[in-house]
Order: sequence, then structure tokens, then C-alpha cells
Amino acid sequence: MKVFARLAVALALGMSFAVPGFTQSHDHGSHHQAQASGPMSEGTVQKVDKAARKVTLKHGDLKNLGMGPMTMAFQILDQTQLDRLKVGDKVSFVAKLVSGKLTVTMIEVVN
Ligand SMILES: [Cu+2]
Repeated sequence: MKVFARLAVALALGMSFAVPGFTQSHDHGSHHQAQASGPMSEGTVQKVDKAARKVTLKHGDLKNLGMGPMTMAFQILDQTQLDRLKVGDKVSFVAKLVSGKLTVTMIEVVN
């Protein structure tokens, strides 16, 4: 339940910093928002484990998960997205809790 508590705190903090006048449906102009079905985060690939379908990312703030910068492993559901990754790649990704596991639902290499 710890994660959910932190998520609630993160949401509350996010709300208090929201710019007055911006509605929730406001398009911030990033084409990533639509394709990602979640907020994009930045990271660097540290390790790819194809057998376990996991990628270890050194990531920046994950605002939707209430997480600060750290290095950690994520599940990746889509094998083809995992196959494209290699150590050292800079990536944009969407991380979510899926069935209680931190999971990358979308990831792309940033050139
Ligand atoms: Cu993390």
C-alpha cells in the first residue's frame, strides 16, 4: 500500500502546483502525450534482460508514480520494444503499475 500512498501524495502535490486556468483536457502541445497514454519519462538503459522481460533504467522523476531519480528494473510487456533496446540508449518511456508491478508500457529510443 506504500506505493499507493506515495502516488496519492504525488497527485496532491501535482494538483497544488497546477497552473490556474489549465484544464485537465488541455493539450500541452507535446505529441508524446497522445501516443503514450501516460506521462513520458526520461531514462538511460543500464541492462536488458530478455529472458525475464525486464529492462533496468536509470530514470529521472516519474511524477505519475511519485518517484524521484533512481536506477531500477521494470517489466516490459511488449517483447518487440525490449528487443530494440541496448545498454546506453537514452529513452523516453511510460511507466505504470500493472497488476501491482512497475511496468514500462511504452518506450522509445531518443536520438
Ligand atoms: Cu524508480
